Amino acid sequence: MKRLYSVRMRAERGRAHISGAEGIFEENDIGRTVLAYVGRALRHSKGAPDTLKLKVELIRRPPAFISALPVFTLKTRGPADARKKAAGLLARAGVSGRAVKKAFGILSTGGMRGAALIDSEGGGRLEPDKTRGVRASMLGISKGAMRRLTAALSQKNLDHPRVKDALVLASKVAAGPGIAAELCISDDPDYTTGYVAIPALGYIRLPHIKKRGGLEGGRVFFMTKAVAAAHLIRYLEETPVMVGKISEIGDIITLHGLEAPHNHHKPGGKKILHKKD
Ligand code: WAQ
Ligand code: MG
Repeated sequence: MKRLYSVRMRAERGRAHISGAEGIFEENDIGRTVLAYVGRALRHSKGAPDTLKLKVELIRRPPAFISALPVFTLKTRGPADARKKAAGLLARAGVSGRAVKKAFGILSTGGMRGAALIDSEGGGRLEPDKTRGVRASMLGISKGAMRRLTAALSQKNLDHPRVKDALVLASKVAAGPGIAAELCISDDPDYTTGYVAIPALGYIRLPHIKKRGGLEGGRVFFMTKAVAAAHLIRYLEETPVMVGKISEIGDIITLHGLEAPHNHHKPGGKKILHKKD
């Protein structure tokens, strides 16, 4: 097995977070990855960073391989409609109205580098550092799965690094112990599509969830209290996980199109596939 490295980039201006990116790569892909990350950070719509940090780190344990979530796009009429649909999806995942309200409050403030971790029932914050949040790290996609993902997304006009990065992140998060759902709104002023990811349903894109130019955004991971937060955080930050298989890349749908549950992640610890493609 080839040696694998985690490559991470973080760009800041003063103490403000501009952008971050990361993945797991083979040694001979590190150079071009670093170049792409640097280019992305320097041309960011949130403005030029004054500090750019790169970290390249050998992965010391073999990654677990998972399937990507299936991808769907909901038809939305604007921010209010998109948020209402997000709330409806989260309710289906067992997230309480209180927790949803808390999440939208956090996302409308913005400015975090990581994700808020919220108790899906009570709505309380569960992460130790509430300014930073928790980062999902040590994640990537195999070359074969990346090729198939690019081809499948291209057919739906969705082939963009942003979509791929978000899908890989959401797939690792969804496979985590205790995760009920994730809600994401980009903090980039010119990117207005967000998503809700639910382990048994998929990665559901929500266009127009924010107004163009808005500085709000962020991520919220909803978890059940049956699992210790520290256990989930260790998985999110430290366990190397790679997407080795892709799932359906679906069309634009209405909420009714989501009725049939997708047996993507089976409960009971059967989420991790052990076969590398
Ligand atoms: N772990 C935890 N939280 C993160 C991470 C991470 N690795 N990376 C970013 N975040 C949080 C952080 O608070 C950012 O401010 C926020 O998410 C938004 O990050 O299908 O572009 O990179 O069309 O701006 C999703 C829709 C786009 C893509 C998401 O997020 C699609 C996006 P951004
Ligand atoms: Mg951003």
